[in-house]
Amino acid sequence: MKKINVIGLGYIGLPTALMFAKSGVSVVGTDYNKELVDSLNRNELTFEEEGLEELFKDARTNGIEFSTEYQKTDTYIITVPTPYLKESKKLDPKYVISAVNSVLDICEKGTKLIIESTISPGSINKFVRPAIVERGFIIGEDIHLVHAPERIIPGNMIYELEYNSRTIGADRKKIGEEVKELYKSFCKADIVVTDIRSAEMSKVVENTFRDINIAFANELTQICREDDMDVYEIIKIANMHPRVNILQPGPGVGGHCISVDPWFLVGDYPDLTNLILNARKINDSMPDHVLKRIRDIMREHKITDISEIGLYGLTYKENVDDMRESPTLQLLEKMDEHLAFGVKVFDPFIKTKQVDNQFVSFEDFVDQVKIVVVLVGHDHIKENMDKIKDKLVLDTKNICTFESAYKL
Ligand code: SAJ
Repeated sequence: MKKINVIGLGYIGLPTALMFAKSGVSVVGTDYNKELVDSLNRNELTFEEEGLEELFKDARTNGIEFSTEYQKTDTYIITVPTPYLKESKKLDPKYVISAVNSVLDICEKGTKLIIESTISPGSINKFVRPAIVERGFIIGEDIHLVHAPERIIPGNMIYELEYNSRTIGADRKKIGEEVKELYKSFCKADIVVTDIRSAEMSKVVENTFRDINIAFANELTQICREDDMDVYEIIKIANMHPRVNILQPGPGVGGHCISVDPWFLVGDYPDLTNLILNARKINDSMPDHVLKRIRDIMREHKITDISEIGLYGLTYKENVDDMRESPTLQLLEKMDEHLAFGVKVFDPFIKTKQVDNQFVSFEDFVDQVKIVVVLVGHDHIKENMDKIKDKLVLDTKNICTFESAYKL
């Protein structure tokens, strides 16, 4: 039986490890966070995701193990975070490099080292190869390097693991094909084998495409607001054209991917990325636009007390518990800069205290504010429309069912 060691049991690594295990691959999941490993060994999941509990049970039945130790095997999949440096917008490869080094400490000749973490194009040549060569290993003999970027979307991960096509970048086609066979144990869609640089680039291009398209919707919103036109009506009509598919405007773009990956291209090709840079700027300007809309409503209703404003939603999108780079956090930062302290916050998915004036009870939250700003379209708020319909509501997600709601 094939045995693999998945390194980094976060949003991507855990579901991936579980899918392999469910499909009959012998898997050990490794993470340096002992608390996380202990939770998984007690059969406690570390985040919420549709279908994850069932998948976890199946994978446990098939013998998946969790450990803080790297395992001796011939295939490693690295799914550690790749943070970016806030100022320079450049990738910080420290976790990937540290995982690679830990693999090198124990691996045998001919090991396959598969990197799934999103990396900026060129990172394997720039950081990973030198780190391996420095340790005296020969790439292509001792170690076979592969980049197999993930493509799954939080909220629909389990389905997408099985049905999204994938890309495998390898130096040698034969190795790429072997890794493709491995992923075919659970992936039912096409798996393309290509070179490493194309795999790196296509991943970042996919997220940049989405960022640009969301920016178009957001720019339209700002144009329509200027002259009091209904952007949703316009998008709806335009989308009836067979070759038009405009996305939905919103309070900004969050998450660890779409708001981050385009910067890698801007950083590396500053003279060639006009469209990409401007799309980033438009999406990053949306929290400011929301702030202006809140100000408009406050003026209209002669509200001056910030603590009468309630922000609904802290996560970066609906029905997930992930707050990374979320538009609400961006908005709170902007408010902070403008000394607008005291705004109230609630999110049904965030149960521990993350920001000031965060409420755990939706009812208390609603009771204590005059304006509710809907920043995330969780099912929870859709099911509780009647509880906010008598408030002043700024609906940035176009989900409110009552006429009186203000739009973006
Ligand atoms: N958003 C809008 N309008 C839209 C769609 C999204 O404002 O019409 C916002 C969301 O509210 C959110 C942000 O964009 O703040 C990003 O959300 P998302 O659902 O578009 O994408 P992510 O970041 O959850 O996942 C993306 C996916 N990439 C693409 O769709 C090209 C996913 O497939 C990738 O695996 C993931 O990035 C990643 O890890 O790279």
